Amino acid sequence: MLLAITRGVSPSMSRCELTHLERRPIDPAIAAGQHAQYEECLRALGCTVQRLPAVPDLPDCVFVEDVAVVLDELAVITRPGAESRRGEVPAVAQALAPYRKLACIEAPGTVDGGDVLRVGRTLYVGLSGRSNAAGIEQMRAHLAPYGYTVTGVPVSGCLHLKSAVTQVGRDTLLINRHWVEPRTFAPLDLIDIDPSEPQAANGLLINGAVIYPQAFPRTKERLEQRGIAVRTVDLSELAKAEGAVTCCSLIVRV
Ligand code: CIR
Repeated sequence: MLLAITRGVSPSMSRCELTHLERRPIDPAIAAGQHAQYEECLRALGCTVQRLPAVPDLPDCVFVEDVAVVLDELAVITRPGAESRRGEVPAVAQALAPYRKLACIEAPGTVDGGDVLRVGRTLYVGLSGRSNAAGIEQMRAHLAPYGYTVTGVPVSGCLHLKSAVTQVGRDTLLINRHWVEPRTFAPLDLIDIDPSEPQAANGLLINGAVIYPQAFPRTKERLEQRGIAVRTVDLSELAKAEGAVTCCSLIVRV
């Protein structure tokens, strides 16, 4: 069974962290409606959704992906790169504790879960504005005993590694090669985003289908041409906070 842990939209979302986008007003009610549709899509693909309550003083709390990395053997509780987001950690750690042994990233290390792409026993971890070398080293130390390889990957021009590349099939990645070096991922198959849709590399693979933003129809067509089943969701209000599809859930195999 797949459990999807999500968290509600904070009423203060307009005060979210922003790195690459201009600040625009965010309507928390619209964002919450889109988020509920996203949860519905997770359910349609076979997940049980457990939604944690939103917190008024944590504007980015809906983006649960960033505060943990969940593997079959354990979960790594991160130390997010943005200080304003560190208060998001305890409730997510508490929610994961019944399902996994927990390991924690400690100062001076920082890791955002959005920087962690797992493909089989390899974890690619973005060296981004949010995740640093000390954090990646700690990930390596926590995971090496379980046979995982942890590889640091420079990213530039985007927030997280998974803004630039995500898994869309067993051996297939969707990539924006302007933001990450494609040779890093050999011998996996790569699908390039449509050049007119630079933000389009983030999809969420669940039980053989990809949850995908409806904002990127050209890249969606490329996915479908490669035989990938795509379920679109409208996350336009959450996208104003630099969020996409992977960041709104933590998937736990239970
Ligand atoms: C932030 O900058 O931290 C949030 N406004 C957006 C986080 C999105 N997270 C993700 O893509 N994993």
